[in-house]
Amino acid sequence: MSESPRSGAAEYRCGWVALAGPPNAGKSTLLNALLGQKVTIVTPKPQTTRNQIVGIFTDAEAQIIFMDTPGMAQLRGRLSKSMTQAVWQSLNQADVVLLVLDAHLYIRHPEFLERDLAPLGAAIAGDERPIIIAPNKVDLFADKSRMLPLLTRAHELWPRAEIFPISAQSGDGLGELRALIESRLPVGPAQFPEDQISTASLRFMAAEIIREKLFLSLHQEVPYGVAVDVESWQEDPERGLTVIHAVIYVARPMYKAMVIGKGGSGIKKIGSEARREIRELVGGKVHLELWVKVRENWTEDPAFLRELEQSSGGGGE
Ligand SMILES: Nc1nc2c(ncn2[C@@H]2O[C@H](COP(=O)(O)OP(=O)(O)OP(=O)(O)O)[C@@H](O)[C@H]2O)c(=O)[nH]1
Ligand SMILES: [Mg+2]
Repeated sequence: MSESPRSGAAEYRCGWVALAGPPNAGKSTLLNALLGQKVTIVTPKPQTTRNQIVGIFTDAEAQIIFMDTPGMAQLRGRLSKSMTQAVWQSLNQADVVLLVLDAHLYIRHPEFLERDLAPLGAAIAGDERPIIIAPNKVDLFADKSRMLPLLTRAHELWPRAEIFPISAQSGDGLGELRALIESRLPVGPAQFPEDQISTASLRFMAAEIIREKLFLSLHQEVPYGVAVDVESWQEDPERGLTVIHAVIYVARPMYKAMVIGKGGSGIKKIGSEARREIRELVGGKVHLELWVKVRENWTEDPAFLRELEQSSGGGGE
């Protein structure tokens, strides 16, 4: 259209977009890249995101309210169940479904294609809403025809879907993808103030940053037995200082030593990496105290999982 961006107030668009897909596909990386700001944590490990995390993009034409979601995988246990619920809730709430898939994975492992796409196929089969499929990580291979099995299967499962290959990491295709998403949103006014970037509290974001550093430094199953809760947050405007006390909960006594590391070196490193990033988040000096507590089998404790969920600011209205 030839209208200037601000002239078409009646055409302003606003809607909710669920970013869904298998673990490790790059959903969170994509959200941060689309917003140009970090609202959700990213690690090379699957099952990094545990909650619905809302990230809001606003420009002169539209407001896109993205919901980052945990990766969809068939795993057992209550934590996985609560993660799956976050996906369903986001899918139910969405005006547009944006499926993110790791295009490089299915080139290396074609056998995973059915495992990953079948549950997604069931989740949004017969859906009338716009569906956009973003095969991601195209920076990792030069010959784009290698995506053909993925594109063919995706087309079979969702014949109406628009397929748009991208690289969330290099930024390839993201401007066009954002324009496509905007064009598929319902017409309506913005639902959030234009400077609001997320619904998550600073407390939750700080806890997530700490969890990200834990995920990056821990190995094997240990990160999956770790949760972070910010217990106190005090601002001292005179000294420009924020004092944060956070607890790292571990599901097994043996994990505690692994988090703390030799002579406290592990926890020290996590603390200083997290502090640096939280400092940017709050825009001032930060004093961060970390404690490690054993809370056996917290991943199976519904009350504790609910507490963590509530602190995320996610979970819908
Ligand atoms: N090369 C490459 N790597 C990417 C791209 N997008 C994401 N990654 C990497 O893929 C890994 C997983 O990224 P995340 O954004 O955490 O993936 P996710 O889908 O949110 O994962 P879960 O939260 O576990 O479901 C990280 O190591 C990212 O750096 C991409 O476009 N290219
Ligand atoms: Mg994620």
